[in-house]
Amino acid sequence: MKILKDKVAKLSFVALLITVTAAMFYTPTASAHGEKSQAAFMRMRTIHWFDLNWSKEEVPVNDTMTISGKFFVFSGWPETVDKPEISFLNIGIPGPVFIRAGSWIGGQLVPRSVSLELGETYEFKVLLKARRPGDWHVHTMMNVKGGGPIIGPGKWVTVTGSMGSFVNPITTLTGETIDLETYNLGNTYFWHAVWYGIGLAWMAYWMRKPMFVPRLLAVDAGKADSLISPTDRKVALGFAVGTIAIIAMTMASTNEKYPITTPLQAGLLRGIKSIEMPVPTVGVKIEDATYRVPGRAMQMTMTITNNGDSPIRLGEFNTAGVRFMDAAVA
Ligand SMILES: [Cu+2]
Repeated sequence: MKILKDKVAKLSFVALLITVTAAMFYTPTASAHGEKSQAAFMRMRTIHWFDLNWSKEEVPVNDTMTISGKFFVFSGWPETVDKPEISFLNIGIPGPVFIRAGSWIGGQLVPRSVSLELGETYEFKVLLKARRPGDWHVHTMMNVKGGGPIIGPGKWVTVTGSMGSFVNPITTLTGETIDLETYNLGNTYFWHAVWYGIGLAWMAYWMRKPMFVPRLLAVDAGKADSLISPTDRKVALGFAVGTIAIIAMTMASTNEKYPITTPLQAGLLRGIKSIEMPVPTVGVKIEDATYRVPGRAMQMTMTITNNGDSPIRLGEFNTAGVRFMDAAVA
């Protein structure tokens, strides 16, 4: 009986190992579209993207492409989502596969957050520079404070070339041209290593002593004070003074090396120009709308009044970045 139990235990362990290994090696390609994960009310009642244009389908590393179009800030914005008073025009991509070289709303450069008005339509443009080769799904996106990222439609864009050739040169206020992609990277690695090393040394010092259970026993026995020796106090003081000294000295030398700096740029852009949409000649009044879950069918009754001087045909229902077309009209 004992042998059988051991065998079962052994086999279960092997099975577990195989499962874990299989799970580790099972990495399906992520091909889901972010907008589908968004709640229906977010997609239907927040930002409506339309007339979108991706200037290229294939772009070499270091080349640029633009995404332009319009978005309507829905008048029936949900009560549960904060109003888009602090919003940031963004791009939904899997990491920094592009860099954003510039973005504009209503012709104004918007490197920071903007205030948007409900019921208004805005024109936008985003200039992207290709960085990492691959097939990427590039979405429009609006980050709304208190509302989260609101993702718009996406399109596949292929970046060709090699990432090693990517450069991101900028000219500083002092007229020096630097490549932001590699600027001072050695310094970054150096300081990470220094602080990591100091942290490890601090841990190693205390880990030489009895830990956990012996310490607990000593504390319980009322001998907590005996755990920290005068040497420990000196070492701890040395760490504290040393850390402060390193920071003070390097701060002084950095200030000396870079005397000209600008304050961090932050703020909110208001008064963004919206576009005048043509006055609609067609009036639509929704009388009733029901959604039948089992058949995933939407039924609407509406009264449509044509105030224009030419006949119209109803051919499309557009919501949440999805177009439902009447095949007979489209
Ligand atoms: Cu996508």
